[in-house]
Amino acid sequence: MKHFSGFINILGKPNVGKSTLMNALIGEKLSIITSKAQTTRHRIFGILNGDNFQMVISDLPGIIDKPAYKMQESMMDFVKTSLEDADAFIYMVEAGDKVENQPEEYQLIKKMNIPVLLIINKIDIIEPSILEEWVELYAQDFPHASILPISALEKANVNMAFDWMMAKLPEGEPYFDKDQFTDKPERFFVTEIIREKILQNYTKEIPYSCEVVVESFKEEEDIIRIAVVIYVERDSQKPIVIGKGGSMIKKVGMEARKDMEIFFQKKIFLETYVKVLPNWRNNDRSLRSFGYKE
Ligand SMILES: Nc1nc2c(ncn2[C@@H]2O[C@H](COP(=O)(O)OP(=O)(O)OP(=O)(O)O)[C@@H](O)[C@H]2O)c(=O)[nH]1
Ligand SMILES: [Mg+2]
Repeated sequence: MKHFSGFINILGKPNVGKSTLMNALIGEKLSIITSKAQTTRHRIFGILNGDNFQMVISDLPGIIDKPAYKMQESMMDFVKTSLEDADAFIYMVEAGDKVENQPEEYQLIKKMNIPVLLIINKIDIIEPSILEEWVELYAQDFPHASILPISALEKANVNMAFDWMMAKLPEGEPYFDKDQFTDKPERFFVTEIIREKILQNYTKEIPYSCEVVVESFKEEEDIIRIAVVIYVERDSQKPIVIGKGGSMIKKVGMEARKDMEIFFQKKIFLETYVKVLPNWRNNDRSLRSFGYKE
């Protein structure tokens, strides 16, 4: 039996719905999703396995033109790497997102000799006549891409995206064990779930100034005991994250625990601490220890 395997990398600007598509394809909540831009900070593999195939889908940080601090530079390094190892690309735009507002990477993949599926997402919130116009605009601008309008949220046409991806897998051996569905360890998902709740519960710069680290993860027969530290960048941010009488951190912890119980299919005991690590987003050593750099 022939075996097919390959890397399919999902690129696009922040907030267009890349992680929503990844999760819809994998059928699990692997990547966190929020209405805020720059939710995803890492390259996350979602791996789909079949008897004769392994599809390694990369969810990536949304592309920004001008990184403002070192963490964003590292996020864009993940994007750069993904330009080098793709067997096929998905380039995602939202309906209404202009051709001329696409970043440099859009122009780069146009010139590469690698198949591209250009997805126009969020068709559930756009008029059919306007959608036709957008399909036409992108078809003219990117003639060798296949163009597919979808709603990742409502899973409309996601199966068509999957069929396209399957057809692009080259023949080859699997890259990962066949029972693996991601490259990231369990602890990574703990930090991501908490980050999602932070993004949802705080405003302005707070979510972007937070990093989550798992201090301990002890799995017992019927419970997992987890302790995490939320690092903020400045002293003034700590009381905001904690909230009056601990109210905010309690809410974040409760919401995160519920999601973790679904993810791990086990009871979770979660302890959360808040600490200050000045200016960590611009500090190479902190970024390395948080896994943003080699
Ligand atoms: N209406 C609608 N909303 C969508 C659709 N797909 C995603 N969204 C919403 O768009 C927002 C961003 O979705 P994400 O999947 O986090 O987007 P992303 O491209 O991964 O964003 P970054 O990680 O920040 O780059 C969320 O509020 C989603 O619920 C869709 O098909 N229709
Ligand atoms: Mg994302």
